[in-house]
Amino acid sequence: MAFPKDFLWGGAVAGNQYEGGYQSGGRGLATLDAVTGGGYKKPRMMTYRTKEGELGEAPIDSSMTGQIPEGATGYIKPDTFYPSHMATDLYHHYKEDIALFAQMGFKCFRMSISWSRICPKGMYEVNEEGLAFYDRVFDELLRYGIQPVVTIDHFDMPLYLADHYDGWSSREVIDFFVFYAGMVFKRYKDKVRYWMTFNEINVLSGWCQIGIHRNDPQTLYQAHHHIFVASARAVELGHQINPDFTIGMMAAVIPSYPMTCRPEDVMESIRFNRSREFYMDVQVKGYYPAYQLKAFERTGVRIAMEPGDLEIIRKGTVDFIGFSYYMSTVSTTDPDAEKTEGNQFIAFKNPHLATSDWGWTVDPMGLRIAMSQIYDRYHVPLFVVENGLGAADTINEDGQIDDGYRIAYLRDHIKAMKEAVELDGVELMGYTPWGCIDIVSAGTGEMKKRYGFIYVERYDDGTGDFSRRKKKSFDWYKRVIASNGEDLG
Ligand code: BGP
Repeated sequence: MAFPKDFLWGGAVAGNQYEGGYQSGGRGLATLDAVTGGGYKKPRMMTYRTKEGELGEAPIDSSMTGQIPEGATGYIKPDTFYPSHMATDLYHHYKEDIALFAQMGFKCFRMSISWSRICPKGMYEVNEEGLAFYDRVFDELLRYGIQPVVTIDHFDMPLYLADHYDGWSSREVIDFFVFYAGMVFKRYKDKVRYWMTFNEINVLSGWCQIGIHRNDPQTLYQAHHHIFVASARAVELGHQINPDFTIGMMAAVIPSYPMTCRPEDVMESIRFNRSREFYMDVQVKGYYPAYQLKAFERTGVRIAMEPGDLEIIRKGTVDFIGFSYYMSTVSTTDPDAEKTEGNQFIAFKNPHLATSDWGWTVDPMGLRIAMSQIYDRYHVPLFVVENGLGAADTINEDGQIDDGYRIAYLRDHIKAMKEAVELDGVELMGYTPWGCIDIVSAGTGEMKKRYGFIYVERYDDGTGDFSRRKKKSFDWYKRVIASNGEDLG
């Protein structure tokens, strides 16, 4: 068998896309609660704030120039649909959903905790009802022998911290985060073993994700320095609270190939890949890599550090690399090369590969390539914590949802993972396909873009009764898990 006996098969979701109950149980607001569904080709994650405090859409590739609105409140407009408010309502459906995950044979379930449910303003005030909610969810998972895999911050910024501190651009936010992480580590120390600090740390930017109101390189990298320090401190603290914790980082992995063998394209692909690997270098190796320090010098970025920061980063390295993989891309210096959509960025089109209905390049072998490269570079266990196909599923007249395209996508990617393990010797902890139950799309805010094995009756116009039904892929994935990845159908 390619996969180890204790391989963590499961599924993955995030709070702001799945949980709902946005004002229930004392939860405070988060930035994404104020963001409506964008739609296809509308980069929701790039939503920003204007000087007047209005939400706007940043044109792709622009830098964001809004400022903190004075005493900004009243973000949420009446008669407007905000997908995160109810999302697909884990809040009221967790028992039903976990029973379905158990039927599929999940060994683990990746989810995130909402920061503002635990600390409503993101600061030191603690909401016991919020803590109790996750106790119930974790207890229910453990009842079925499903290990929670918890992301402490998945595109999550308490609105108060965005308004009053300009999010992660303020150093104070480090202490707030470490307090929050410490709270959840202590509370769930006997229930959760697997943790990740920040989701897709290597693409975090802007107001929605990190609460900053300007997205220029100086502000962005300073914010990231604070995030690195916060993550490293959290990793150290977690290990003190429970030495058995396995704490990882989480990156968006999008390997880039040179468009041609022109050295300029090869160098451009190295540049693109470094812009993503930089975050792994810091969190796994424990230092700022030379190429990035040179890039800071060239671009005039000066990171303000306090004495001890680099030592904290050196000591707080992670135990594993969790990563999302949806697509590869290509790099070129040719400005006229054809473009396509990508995961939070615009990609160049690879003429050899097909794209999904949302324009994302489908490249199973890219997963093996990425796994091999990452493992060779870092020598720590890997965990594929996101992978999947966003598609517009439809319910047939007989009530069935025939998502054969999803089965094909996942099968090809599991085969690629197997090759990475069997042929390349990569150490792989587990696999949690994204959006294992339908959730709101992060990138577009749509319900139409679905990833799940379980369909949820919730639609982009705000209708739907939230009822759940199995798609064809449900039984397929159940067989995959039961055979530990040998029966791919
Ligand atoms: C990743 C995020 C997820 C998720 C996924 C799919 O970037 O970590 O939150 O949503 O991409 O993206 P989308 O929902 O835009 O299809």
